Amino acid sequence: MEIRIGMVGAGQIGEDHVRRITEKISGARVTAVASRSRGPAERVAALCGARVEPDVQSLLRAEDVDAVILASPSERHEEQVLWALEAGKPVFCEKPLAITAAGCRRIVQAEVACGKRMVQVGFMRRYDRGYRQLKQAVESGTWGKPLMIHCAHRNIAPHGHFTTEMSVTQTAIHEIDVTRWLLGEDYETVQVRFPRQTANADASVLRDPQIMMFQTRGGVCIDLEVSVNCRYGYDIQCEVVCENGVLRMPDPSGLLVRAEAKRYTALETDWVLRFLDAYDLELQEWVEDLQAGHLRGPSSWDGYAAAVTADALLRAQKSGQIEPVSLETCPDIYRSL
Ligand code: ISE
Repeated sequence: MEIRIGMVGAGQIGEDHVRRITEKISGARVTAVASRSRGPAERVAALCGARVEPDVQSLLRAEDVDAVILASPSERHEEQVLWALEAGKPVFCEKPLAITAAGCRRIVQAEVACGKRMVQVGFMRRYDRGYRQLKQAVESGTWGKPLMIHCAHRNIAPHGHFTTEMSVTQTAIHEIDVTRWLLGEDYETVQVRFPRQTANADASVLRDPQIMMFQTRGGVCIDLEVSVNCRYGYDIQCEVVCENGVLRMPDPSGLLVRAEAKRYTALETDWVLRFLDAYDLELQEWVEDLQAGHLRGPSSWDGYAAAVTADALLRAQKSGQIEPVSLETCPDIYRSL
Protein backbone atom coordinates (compact mmCIF):
# COMPACT_ATOMS: atom_id res chain seq x y z
CA MET A 1 0.00 0.00 0.00
CA GLU A 2 1.46 3.35 -1.01
CA ILE A 3 1.36 5.99 1.76
CA ARG A 4 0.11 9.37 0.52
CA ILE A 5 1.76 12.11 2.53
CA GLY A 6 0.71 15.67 3.30
CA MET A 7 3.68 17.97 3.99
CA VAL A 8 3.22 20.88 6.36
CA GLY A 9 5.98 23.48 6.06
CA ALA A 10 8.07 24.44 3.06
CA GLY A 11 11.31 25.60 4.69
CA GLN A 12 14.63 23.79 4.39
CA ILE A 13 13.70 20.62 6.26
CA GLY A 14 10.26 20.45 4.56
CA GLU A 15 11.86 20.75 1.15
CA ASP A 16 14.56 18.19 2.05
CA HIS A 17 11.89 15.69 3.14
CA VAL A 18 9.85 16.22 -0.04
CA ARG A 19 12.94 15.58 -2.19
CA ARG A 20 13.86 12.56 -0.09
CA ILE A 21 10.36 11.02 -0.35
CA THR A 22 10.24 11.69 -4.08
CA GLU A 23 13.75 10.55 -4.97
CA LYS A 24 14.80 7.99 -2.37
CA ILE A 25 11.99 6.57 -0.25
CA SER A 26 9.96 3.65 -1.53
CA GLY A 27 6.31 3.11 -0.72
CA ALA A 28 5.29 6.76 -0.37
CA ARG A 29 4.66 9.96 -2.28
CA VAL A 30 3.75 13.53 -1.34
CA THR A 31 0.27 14.45 -2.55
CA ALA A 32 -0.29 17.83 -0.85
CA VAL A 33 1.71 20.67 0.70
CA ALA A 34 0.57 23.41 3.07
CA SER A 35 2.62 26.30 4.38
CA ARG A 36 2.12 29.77 5.91
CA SER A 37 3.27 31.35 2.64
CA ARG A 38 1.92 30.21 -0.67
CA GLY A 39 5.09 30.93 -2.70
CA PRO A 40 7.37 28.41 -0.94
CA ALA A 41 4.51 25.88 -0.80
CA GLU A 42 4.07 26.11 -4.59
CA ARG A 43 7.79 25.75 -5.19
CA VAL A 44 8.06 22.66 -2.95
CA ALA A 45 4.84 21.12 -4.34
CA ALA A 46 6.23 21.53 -7.87
CA LEU A 47 9.20 19.32 -6.92
CA CYS A 48 6.94 16.32 -6.57
CA GLY A 49 3.82 17.12 -8.61
CA ALA A 50 1.72 17.69 -5.46
CA ARG A 51 -1.01 20.31 -5.03
CA VAL A 52 -1.04 23.15 -2.53
CA GLU A 53 -3.70 23.14 0.18
CA PRO A 54 -4.72 26.53 1.63
CA ASP A 55 -4.18 25.47 5.26
CA VAL A 56 -3.31 22.57 7.55
CA GLN A 57 -6.94 21.78 8.38
CA SER A 58 -7.90 21.26 4.75
CA LEU A 59 -4.74 19.22 4.15
CA LEU A 60 -5.74 16.99 7.06
CA ARG A 61 -9.27 16.56 5.64
CA ALA A 62 -8.04 15.58 2.17
CA GLU A 63 -9.00 12.07 1.12
CA ASP A 64 -5.69 11.51 -0.61
CA VAL A 65 -3.63 12.26 2.51
CA ASP A 66 -2.99 9.16 4.65
CA ALA A 67 -0.36 10.66 6.98
CA VAL A 68 1.30 14.02 7.59
CA ILE A 69 4.80 15.33 8.19
CA LEU A 70 5.12 18.51 10.26
CA ALA A 71 8.14 20.59 9.30
CA SER A 72 6.49 23.79 10.45
CA PRO A 73 7.81 26.28 13.07
CA SER A 74 8.17 24.65 16.51
CA GLU A 75 5.52 26.83 18.16
CA ARG A 76 2.86 25.45 15.76
CA HIS A 77 3.64 21.77 16.43
CA GLU A 78 1.37 21.18 19.41
CA GLU A 79 -1.89 22.35 17.81
CA GLN A 80 -1.05 20.72 14.48
CA VAL A 81 -0.27 17.33 16.07
CA LEU A 82 -3.54 17.56 18.03
CA TRP A 83 -5.47 18.37 14.83
CA ALA A 84 -3.87 15.37 13.09
CA LEU A 85 -4.92 13.11 15.96
CA GLU A 86 -8.48 14.48 15.80
CA ALA A 87 -8.49 13.74 12.07
CA GLY A 88 -7.25 10.21 12.81
CA LYS A 89 -4.10 10.67 10.68
CA PRO A 90 -0.64 9.46 11.74
CA VAL A 91 1.81 12.31 12.13
CA PHE A 92 5.59 12.60 11.91
CA CYS A 93 6.62 15.75 13.80
CA GLU A 94 10.05 17.33 13.58
CA LYS A 95 11.61 18.05 16.99
CA PRO A 96 10.55 19.52 19.35
CA LEU A 97 7.17 17.81 19.68
CA ALA A 98 5.92 20.94 21.48
CA ILE A 99 7.72 23.90 22.97
CA THR A 100 6.72 23.03 26.55
CA ALA A 101 6.59 19.79 28.53
CA ALA A 102 2.92 20.56 29.29
CA GLY A 103 2.24 20.74 25.54
CA CYS A 104 3.95 17.36 25.01
CA ARG A 105 1.86 15.94 27.87
CA ARG A 106 -1.36 17.10 26.15
CA ILE A 107 -0.25 15.30 22.98
CA VAL A 108 0.53 12.13 24.96
CA GLN A 109 -2.98 12.28 26.52
CA ALA A 110 -4.65 12.75 23.14
CA GLU A 111 -2.67 9.87 21.64
CA VAL A 112 -3.44 7.56 24.57
CA ALA A 113 -7.14 8.37 23.99
CA CYS A 114 -6.69 7.10 20.39
CA GLY A 115 -5.67 3.75 21.91
CA LYS A 116 -2.57 3.29 19.73
CA ARG A 117 0.57 5.06 18.62
CA MET A 118 -0.03 7.67 15.93
CA VAL A 119 2.86 10.08 16.50
CA GLN A 120 6.55 9.85 15.69
CA VAL A 121 9.10 12.53 16.64
CA GLY A 122 12.01 13.43 14.34
CA PHE A 123 14.89 12.41 16.60
CA MET A 124 16.92 11.29 13.59
CA ARG A 125 20.09 10.37 15.45
CA ARG A 126 18.52 7.06 16.46
CA TYR A 127 18.83 6.11 12.77
CA ASP A 128 22.52 6.98 12.45
CA ARG A 129 24.73 3.98 11.76
CA GLY A 130 27.31 4.93 14.40
CA TYR A 131 24.75 5.39 17.19
CA ARG A 132 23.06 2.12 16.18
CA GLN A 133 26.40 0.29 16.40
CA LEU A 134 26.96 1.79 19.85
CA LYS A 135 23.52 0.73 21.06
CA GLN A 136 23.98 -2.79 19.78
CA ALA A 137 27.38 -3.01 21.51
CA VAL A 138 26.01 -1.68 24.81
CA GLU A 139 23.03 -4.04 24.70
CA SER A 140 25.22 -7.05 23.92
CA GLY A 141 26.69 -6.72 27.42
CA THR A 142 30.03 -7.98 26.04
CA TRP A 143 31.99 -5.20 27.75
CA GLY A 144 29.94 -5.12 30.94
CA LYS A 145 27.55 -2.45 32.13
CA PRO A 146 27.82 1.16 30.93
CA LEU A 147 29.19 3.47 33.65
CA MET A 148 29.70 6.85 31.95
CA ILE A 149 29.13 8.54 28.59
CA HIS A 150 31.23 11.43 27.27
CA CYS A 151 29.59 13.45 24.49
CA ALA A 152 30.41 16.56 22.48
CA HIS A 153 28.03 18.51 20.23
CA ARG A 154 29.87 21.24 18.33
CA ASN A 155 28.45 23.64 15.75
CA ILE A 156 30.64 26.03 13.72
CA ALA A 157 28.41 29.02 14.52
CA PRO A 158 24.69 29.55 15.17
CA HIS A 159 22.33 30.54 12.37
CA GLY A 160 20.88 33.88 13.47
CA HIS A 161 19.95 34.87 17.01
CA PHE A 162 20.98 32.21 19.55
CA THR A 163 20.71 32.26 23.34
CA THR A 164 22.05 30.36 26.33
CA GLU A 165 18.70 28.56 26.61
CA MET A 166 18.76 27.49 22.94
CA SER A 167 21.93 25.47 23.62
CA VAL A 168 19.53 23.21 25.54
CA THR A 169 16.34 23.40 23.45
CA GLN A 170 17.92 23.38 19.95
CA THR A 171 21.22 21.62 20.46
CA ALA A 172 21.50 19.39 23.55
CA ILE A 173 17.95 18.13 22.87
CA HIS A 174 19.47 15.55 20.50
CA GLU A 175 21.80 14.05 23.13
CA ILE A 176 18.99 14.22 25.71
CA ASP A 177 17.07 11.81 23.50
CA VAL A 178 19.86 9.71 22.06
CA THR A 179 21.72 8.84 25.28
CA ARG A 180 18.41 7.99 27.01
CA TRP A 181 17.68 5.69 24.05
CA LEU A 182 21.23 4.24 24.03
CA LEU A 183 20.96 3.26 27.68
CA GLY A 184 17.23 2.51 27.80
CA GLU A 185 17.12 4.51 31.05
CA ASP A 186 15.48 7.73 32.20
CA TYR A 187 17.38 10.57 33.82
CA GLU A 188 17.13 11.34 37.51
CA THR A 189 19.06 14.63 37.75
CA VAL A 190 20.84 17.21 35.58
CA GLN A 191 23.36 20.01 36.15
CA VAL A 192 25.00 22.70 33.99
CA ARG A 193 28.49 24.25 34.31
CA PHE A 194 29.85 27.18 32.33
CA PRO A 195 33.56 26.93 31.44
CA ARG A 196 35.60 29.96 30.35
CA GLN A 197 33.55 31.95 27.83
CA THR A 198 34.62 31.83 24.17
CA ALA A 199 35.37 35.18 22.57
CA ASN A 200 33.27 33.99 19.60
CA ALA A 201 29.98 34.68 21.45
CA ASP A 202 28.50 37.63 23.32
CA ALA A 203 28.13 36.36 26.91
CA SER A 204 25.20 38.70 27.61
CA VAL A 205 22.97 36.57 25.32
CA LEU A 206 24.87 33.30 24.91
CA ARG A 207 27.05 31.51 27.44
CA ASP A 208 29.21 29.27 25.26
CA PRO A 209 30.50 26.60 25.71
CA GLN A 210 28.45 24.75 28.32
CA ILE A 211 28.93 21.42 30.07
CA MET A 212 25.68 19.61 30.79
CA MET A 213 25.65 16.64 33.10
CA PHE A 214 23.02 13.96 33.56
CA GLN A 215 22.69 11.05 35.95
CA THR A 216 20.34 8.23 35.03
CA ARG A 217 18.11 6.36 37.45
CA GLY A 218 20.58 3.46 37.20
CA GLY A 219 23.51 5.75 38.15
CA VAL A 220 25.20 6.26 34.74
CA CYS A 221 26.83 9.72 34.51
CA ILE A 222 26.79 11.56 31.18
CA ASP A 223 28.76 14.69 30.40
CA LEU A 224 27.95 16.70 27.30
CA GLU A 225 29.99 19.56 25.93
CA VAL A 226 27.83 21.93 23.88
CA SER A 227 29.81 24.44 21.82
CA VAL A 228 27.85 26.36 19.24
CA ASN A 229 30.79 28.50 18.12
CA CYS A 230 33.62 25.99 17.71
CA ARG A 231 34.44 27.42 14.25
CA TYR A 232 36.27 24.33 12.89
CA GLY A 233 33.44 22.00 11.75
CA TYR A 234 30.25 20.17 12.74
CA ASP A 235 31.48 17.58 15.18
CA ILE A 236 29.46 15.02 17.12
CA GLN A 237 31.24 12.69 19.54
CA CYS A 238 30.01 9.95 21.84
CA GLU A 239 32.00 7.51 23.96
CA VAL A 240 30.47 4.94 26.29
CA VAL A 241 32.70 3.77 29.14
CA CYS A 242 31.70 0.26 30.21
CA GLU A 243 33.05 -1.92 33.01
CA ASN A 244 35.47 -3.82 30.74
CA GLY A 245 35.94 -1.64 27.68
CA VAL A 246 35.30 1.71 26.05
CA LEU A 247 33.00 2.05 23.01
CA ARG A 248 33.54 5.05 20.79
CA MET A 249 31.11 6.08 18.05
CA PRO A 250 32.94 5.99 14.70
CA ASP A 251 33.39 9.27 12.84
CA PRO A 252 31.65 9.15 9.45
CA SER A 253 34.12 7.75 6.96
CA GLY A 254 35.79 10.18 4.56
CA LEU A 255 38.75 10.35 2.26
CA LEU A 256 42.10 10.51 4.02
CA VAL A 257 44.16 13.19 2.28
CA ARG A 258 47.94 13.42 2.50
CA ALA A 259 49.08 16.76 1.12
CA GLU A 260 51.06 19.87 2.04
CA ALA A 261 52.87 18.05 4.85
CA LYS A 262 49.51 17.18 6.47
CA ARG A 263 47.27 14.12 6.79
CA TYR A 264 43.55 14.85 7.18
CA THR A 265 39.93 13.86 6.61
CA ALA A 266 37.43 16.66 6.00
CA LEU A 267 34.55 17.21 8.46
CA GLU A 268 31.01 18.14 7.51
CA THR A 269 30.03 21.73 8.21
CA ASP A 270 26.45 21.06 9.33
CA TRP A 271 24.03 18.35 10.36
CA VAL A 272 22.17 18.10 7.05
CA LEU A 273 25.07 16.20 5.48
CA ARG A 274 26.43 14.62 8.69
CA PHE A 275 23.07 12.92 9.30
CA LEU A 276 21.92 12.57 5.67
CA ASP A 277 21.69 8.77 5.78
CA ALA A 278 19.97 8.90 9.16
CA TYR A 279 17.27 11.23 7.80
CA ASP A 280 16.72 8.90 4.84
CA LEU A 281 16.43 5.79 7.00
CA GLU A 282 14.19 7.56 9.51
CA LEU A 283 11.54 8.31 6.86
CA GLN A 284 11.94 4.93 5.12
CA GLU A 285 11.33 3.07 8.40
CA TRP A 286 8.39 5.36 9.27
CA VAL A 287 6.75 4.58 5.91
CA GLU A 288 7.33 0.84 6.39
CA ASP A 289 5.94 1.00 9.93
CA LEU A 290 2.84 2.82 8.67
CA GLN A 291 2.37 0.09 6.08
CA ALA A 292 2.73 -2.55 8.81
CA GLY A 293 0.34 -0.57 11.07
CA HIS A 294 2.82 -0.46 13.94
CA LEU A 295 5.04 2.56 14.76
CA ARG A 296 8.39 1.82 16.43
CA GLY A 297 10.29 5.11 16.11
CA PRO A 298 10.67 7.88 18.73
CA SER A 299 7.26 8.38 20.36
CA SER A 300 5.41 11.33 21.83
CA TRP A 301 6.41 9.92 25.23
CA ASP A 302 10.06 10.29 24.12
CA GLY A 303 9.24 13.87 23.05
CA TYR A 304 7.68 14.49 26.48
CA ALA A 305 10.66 12.94 28.35
CA ALA A 306 13.05 15.13 26.32
CA ALA A 307 11.01 18.27 27.08
CA VAL A 308 10.92 17.54 30.84
CA THR A 309 14.70 16.99 30.81
CA ALA A 310 15.25 20.20 28.83
CA ASP A 311 13.16 22.13 31.38
CA ALA A 312 15.32 20.73 34.21
CA LEU A 313 18.48 21.83 32.33
CA LEU A 314 17.03 25.33 31.89
CA ARG A 315 16.43 25.48 35.64
CA ALA A 316 19.96 24.19 36.25
CA GLN A 317 21.46 26.91 34.01
CA LYS A 318 19.91 29.50 36.32
CA SER A 319 20.32 27.81 39.71
CA GLY A 320 23.77 26.27 39.25
CA GLN A 321 22.35 23.36 41.27
CA ILE A 322 21.64 19.72 40.57
CA GLU A 323 18.00 19.67 39.41
CA PRO A 324 15.61 16.68 39.46
CA VAL A 325 13.97 15.30 36.31
CA SER A 326 10.42 14.26 37.26
CA LEU A 327 8.49 12.25 34.70
CA GLU A 328 4.92 11.12 35.15
CA THR A 329 4.08 7.43 34.87
CA CYS A 330 4.60 6.10 31.38
CA PRO A 331 1.28 5.00 29.77
CA ASP A 332 1.04 1.40 28.61
CA ILE A 333 0.89 2.13 24.88
CA TYR A 334 4.51 3.28 25.07
CA ARG A 335 5.70 0.51 27.39
CA SER A 336 4.78 -2.33 25.08
CA LEU A 337 7.36 -1.18 22.49
C1 ISE B 1 20.35 22.25 15.22
O1 ISE B 1 19.56 23.12 15.93
C2 ISE B 1 19.61 21.03 14.89
O2 ISE B 1 18.42 20.96 15.01
C3 ISE B 1 20.37 19.91 14.38
O3 ISE B 1 19.59 18.79 14.23
C4 ISE B 1 21.55 19.66 15.26
O4 ISE B 1 22.27 18.56 14.80
C5 ISE B 1 22.39 20.89 15.30
O5 ISE B 1 23.60 20.67 15.93
C6 ISE B 1 21.61 21.96 15.99
O6 ISE B 1 22.38 23.11 16.10
